[in-house]
Parts: sequence; C-alpha cells; structure tokens
Amino acid sequence: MKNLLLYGSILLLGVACSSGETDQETTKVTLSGTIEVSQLTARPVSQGQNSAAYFTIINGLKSADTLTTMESQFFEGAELHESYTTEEGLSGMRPVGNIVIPSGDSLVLKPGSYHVMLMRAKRNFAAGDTLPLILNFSQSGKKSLNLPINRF
Ligand SMILES: [Cu+2]
Repeated sequence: MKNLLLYGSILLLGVACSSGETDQETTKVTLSGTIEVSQLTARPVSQGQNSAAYFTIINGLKSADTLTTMESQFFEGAELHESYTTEEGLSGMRPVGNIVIPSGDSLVLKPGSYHVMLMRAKRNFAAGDTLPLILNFSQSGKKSLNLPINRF
C-alpha cells in the first residue's frame, strides 16, 4: 500500500515535469531528432576556379552539434568562410574554424555572410547542374548534399 502511494506520486511528478517543459518551449525550431539542411544552392564555376555554396543547417537534435569539415569530390578543397566588411568599407573573407550549432538553432549560409568556399573546381558547373557536397558533423557524422547551381 505504501509502495503504491509512492508510485502514484512519482507518476504525478512526471506529468508535472513534462507539462512544465512544453510551457518553456523557447527554441526556434522543433526538435526533430536530426540535422536538416535546406535552401541549398551554389554558384556556377569554370574548371580551376572557386565557387561558393550556401544553405541553412537546422539542428533538431537535443544537443549541440559542430560542423567540422566539408568536402566535394569535384573540388581540390572546401572550407567554411565568413565574409566581412571593415569600418573603412573594405571587404574580404576569412576561414572560420569548427562552428557549433546549439540544439534547436540554425546556421544560415548566404552571400555576404557564412559560405562554403569550394576551391579549384575539377570540372565546370553551370546553372541547372547539381554539385555534391559532404558535411561532417562531430555528433551526427556525414551529411551528403546535392546543391543545385544557380546564378546570383
Ligand atoms: Cu570565401
């Protein structure tokens, strides 16, 4: 009888906790349990030249994940860059190291901001082509993307 009462109060506690969590829903995205990548696109490129890839990463995991490296079989190198403009109006870009995406947060790559710099293309990519790119995450591993080429 004593045990039954105890069990009952634990159950009640459990219910109280879970309803409390839903009230405190402050994350920007729903936790789907996966990393999702959307709004994929990349710039046209001629062999030997550089391209840039853009997309949005949504972290639907219950924990943070880190974008570590990226690779494409059709480019000699690929790295995460950030475009910047100084107070003097000078603009440029610099490599960004590993980037942490908190749980329920997103990372937007777009022109003038974060982008994947794709270096020295091994072939031409024109509008309408598809460019394969692999993203490596510390928690969720490899993510294979196919980016449609678009003019900007
Ligand atoms: Cu760049």
